[in-house]
Amino acid sequence: MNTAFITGITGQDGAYLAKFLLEKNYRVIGMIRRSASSDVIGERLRWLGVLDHVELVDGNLTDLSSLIRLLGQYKPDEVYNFAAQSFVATSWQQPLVTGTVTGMGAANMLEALRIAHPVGRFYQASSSEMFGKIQAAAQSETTPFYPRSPYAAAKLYAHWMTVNYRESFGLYASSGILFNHESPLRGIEFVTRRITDGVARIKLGLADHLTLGNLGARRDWGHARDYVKAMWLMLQQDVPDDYVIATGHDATVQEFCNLAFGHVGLDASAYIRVDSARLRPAEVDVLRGDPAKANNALHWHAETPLPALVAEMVEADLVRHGRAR
Ligand code: NDP
Ligand code: GDR
Repeated sequence: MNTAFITGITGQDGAYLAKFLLEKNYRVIGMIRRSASSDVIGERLRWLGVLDHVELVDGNLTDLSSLIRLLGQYKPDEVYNFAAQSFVATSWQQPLVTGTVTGMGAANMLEALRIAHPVGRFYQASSSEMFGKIQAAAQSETTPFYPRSPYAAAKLYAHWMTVNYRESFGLYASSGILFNHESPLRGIEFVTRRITDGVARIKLGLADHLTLGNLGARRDWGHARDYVKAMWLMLQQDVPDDYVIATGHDATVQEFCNLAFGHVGLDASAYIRVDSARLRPAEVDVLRGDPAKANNALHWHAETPLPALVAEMVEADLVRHGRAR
């Protein structure tokens, strides 16, 4: 039985990957940071029906000793580093925390692996945000980076540390440069979930409008369930490498809204308000990935079209709010 160690298991990707690996008969160890809300921290794992099948252990990405101890104790075959301050907007409010967790935290993981368990295979959750002010219409593994937020700068540091530890110490370390991926388990602060939650509340009479920021931003949105499969595939290759994971298609926030409101028979234009306070100090206007390398080398393809993703998210939020009423 293979053992996987996941940091950030309580987040969206952690939950989907845990389910995916359990179905492959892995032993799944998930690292969680101490929380006063421990009764709700496993909510996503519970939603997917896997909470009772994972082993949750205490640690923190900023505490190197906890990482060394855990990796030495469990000696996992595969390590997935998802833990991060992952919300771009917050990274301007808390740039140092973001740098410490999202950037230096990854370096801590690499150091812990090098010290305690250098044969473990390592996956780093890199991000399309690293492309920022894009230098090519469709971004691939060879497109130059241009980060536009403290979050993206921290991810870029983590990304290059992953490459560096591979090249310097021979660690099996791969980096997945993932474009936006969403699901019913997406955090409520991200735009897609904000929209589907808002649509559900409006449909059920719990709200009468939805406030957003930049409706013109374009993103390449896929489904988290599809993307965790690509992460696992990366760690099954003979040699470690970096891969862009994306659908290859982009849409605007406005288009996402149209799909979500349209799904429940409402006209988006009647309900959306724009608040300039929600605009970012520096925006990433458009991201669209070129997943050709992953398509060819991993035989991986995004499987969920945007309308199906939106419909699944709206339906889940209708259930949540229906239940709450
Ligand atoms: P989430 O924000 O849903 O999850 C982040 C996880 O990190 C949570 O489990 C959180 O724990 C944990 N965490 C935060 N700080 C610490 C810490 N100091 N020590 C230990 N754990 C910590 O992110 P996603 O699941 O959406 O994304 C997973 C990773 O992939 C992130 O690194 C993200 O930046 C990256 N990424 C995501 C993309 C996406 O579109 N979703 C695209 C590209 C990259 P807690 O529950 O306690 O807050
Ligand atoms: P992003 O996701 O910054 O791409 O990072 P987010 O959903 O927050 O923003 C996407 C785009 O939507 C615009 N937008 C709004 N965003 C939010 N959150 N709230 C709003 O009200 C709103 N209105 C418009 C934003 O300006 C932006 O252009 C996500 C995270 O998961 C990162 O961790 C990950 O690395 C990247 O995706 C790839």
